Amino acid sequence: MGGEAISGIRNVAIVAHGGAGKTTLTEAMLFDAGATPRLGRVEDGTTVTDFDEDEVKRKMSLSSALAFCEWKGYKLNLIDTPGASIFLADTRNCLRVVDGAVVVVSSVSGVKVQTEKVWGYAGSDGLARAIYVNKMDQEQADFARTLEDIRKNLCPVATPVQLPIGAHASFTGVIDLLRMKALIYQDERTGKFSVGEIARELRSMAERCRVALAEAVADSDDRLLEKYLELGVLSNEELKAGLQRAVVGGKLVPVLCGSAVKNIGIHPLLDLLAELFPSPTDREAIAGVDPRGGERLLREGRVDAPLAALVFKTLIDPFAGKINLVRVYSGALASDSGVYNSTKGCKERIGQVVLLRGKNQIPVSAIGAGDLGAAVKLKETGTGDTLCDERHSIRLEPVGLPSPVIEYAIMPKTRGDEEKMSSGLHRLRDEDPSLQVRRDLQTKEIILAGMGKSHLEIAVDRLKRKFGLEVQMKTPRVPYKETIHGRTEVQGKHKKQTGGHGQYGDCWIRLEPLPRGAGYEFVNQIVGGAIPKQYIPAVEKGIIEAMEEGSLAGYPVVDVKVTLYDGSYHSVDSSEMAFKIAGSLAFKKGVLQASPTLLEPIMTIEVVVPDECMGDVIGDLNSKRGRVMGVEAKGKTQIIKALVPLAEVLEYATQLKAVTGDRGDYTVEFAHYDEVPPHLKERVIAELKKAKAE
Ligand SMILES: Nc1nc2c(ncn2[C@@H]2O[C@H](COP(=O)(O)OP(=O)(O)O)[C@@H](O)[C@H]2O)c(=O)[nH]1
Ligand SMILES: [Mg+2]
Repeated sequence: MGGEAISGIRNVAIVAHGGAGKTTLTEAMLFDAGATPRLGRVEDGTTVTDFDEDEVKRKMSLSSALAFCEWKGYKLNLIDTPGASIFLADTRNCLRVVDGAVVVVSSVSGVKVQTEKVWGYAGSDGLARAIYVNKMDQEQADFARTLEDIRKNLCPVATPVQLPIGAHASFTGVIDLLRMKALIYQDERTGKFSVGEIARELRSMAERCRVALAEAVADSDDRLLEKYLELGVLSNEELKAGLQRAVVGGKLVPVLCGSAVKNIGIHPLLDLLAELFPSPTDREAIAGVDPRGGERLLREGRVDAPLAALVFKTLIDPFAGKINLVRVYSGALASDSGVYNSTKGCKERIGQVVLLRGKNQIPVSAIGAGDLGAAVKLKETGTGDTLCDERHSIRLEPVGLPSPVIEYAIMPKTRGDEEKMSSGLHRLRDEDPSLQVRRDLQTKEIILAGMGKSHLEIAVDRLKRKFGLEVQMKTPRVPYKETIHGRTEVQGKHKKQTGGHGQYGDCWIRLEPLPRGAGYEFVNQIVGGAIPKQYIPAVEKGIIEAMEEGSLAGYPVVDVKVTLYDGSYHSVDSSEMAFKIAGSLAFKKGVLQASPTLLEPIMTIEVVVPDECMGDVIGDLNSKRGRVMGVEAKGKTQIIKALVPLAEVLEYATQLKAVTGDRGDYTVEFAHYDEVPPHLKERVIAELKKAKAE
């Protein structure tokens, strides 16, 4: 392997919402093409692409996986992606490096919010798309209804190139509308079929659909349209060639159907990918920037050009180390070579490069332009990095990261494991950049942030399995802040008489509220040397220190103006330290006198739900002190925008799931700080004091 012409490569991502059958479909393709000796099942944990232990345990894809097969002289690189919204960043990265996508839609449950999302990504990346209507063997399967759903909510130019023969238990095959033949499957799961004439009762339906297909293809090309209008028909060859141009140009989206689990309708899908999907050379040259000057650069997809490759995923194996999955855009990534990581600005030594089939690594001498593969054991490189030739440096644009929607504080179960936890977390991050790790300055807790509660739970599971580390998750404290409503004047006096040298510092300050978001302002109004000049910065230092931990509940104090206007000193006993303490004392006392209050972060939340859940979701948001700002209809879904306090949506992922039966999706972002209502203030303070006492 590895020597194919670039025009024979097809890079395809399999995308859909979770449970549509992506992993099963990938498995069937690999099996039918002879790339795996047996047809595994998701339920048994025996598929090529759900190989990770956590995936086997949960019976769902948590991470994208790469595999390849050969089909009629083409090399198909298939990426099975995870469907859950918590792993969307991963799916997004994979779509960046392929040239086409197969969107799987269940003939039972139809188009879902996730389907629309991935559909949109594939479209904005300019990928060729095909739709595979899966699960035709299931009880409720309905091809016509699913097609209507697809046309209405996904793509008006979706056009069947196949029709199902039968449905449910009697689903036995497909009609190929290009060749106008029936493919009948006899044996379960072998993928073998016989080609015959279309049964009489399906004939007129098939003919109508063939005409619709011919019209759609003719519509996409002026020259073909002229011919079609003149003659009223297109030959099989014209139809196929026209269809290929339309698919590559994104003007038409072919719809296929079948049953992945029964291995029906897989050959025609493989044929379609090989014969109609674009090769890497059909795509535009990849654009990047010169990492030194910033000018835009283009790289042609040629093996004899300088190397440019993008790392789209990093896997961490506790034993084998890091595995970086790459798309080579130009040149070749060779085993035993030196390359330049233009993102990190460092050299990397490439040891062995491999092709991947799930967890199996197939060593090769090089990965050529247009191909997908992996490099093992790189030191510095991670997801999103560009590897290139140092003399022809280029940086390809990495994919943006989503902002996390949930945060948990985590701590090791065993004291003393903090160091181990921190290094484990950073390695997990290498694998999954949508995880974020930080230390909260106020609470001193380690915060793990991600795309949902289950996302973080999986991360915690991985820490245990990969690094033998048990950690505890707890909801982090909301990062409250304190401020004042009133104005006050207050004295801070620090006086100590001990034996010889004493300590003396004395200041008067005025506290006033500032508008929200203004922060802090310090004004020095000392006249006539009531406090000697050299001690004034010490007073301010004391105030700033005291601001970090407010008197009300220990949160940082913000939006205050402090004016230092009087004081006194002692010629022998005064010192910087004494004035710092005096400033701090004055501020702490003053805050309590100036009607202190608590501020909380308010978030902008956007919830996408099916029509019928809208009332419940809005009701739930209202009960969470939310303020609905607007509702917008999109297809069968509603997008609700609201402002809601962070304290109320820390576990929103779980709550939304309960309210919508897992049919909703949301994003949250910080908006501003606002005052905690008086009736809740006391409770927050009490809870905090309790936590501190513990
Ligand atoms: N009846 C039926 N079940 C299927 C079919 N394809 C997949 N499934 C089942 O649907 C579930 C989800 O499949 P999976 O491949 O993991 O979906 P993914 O989340 O899209 O990767 C599994 O239980 C599969 O066995 C199919 O064509 N027919
Ligand atoms: Mg899967």
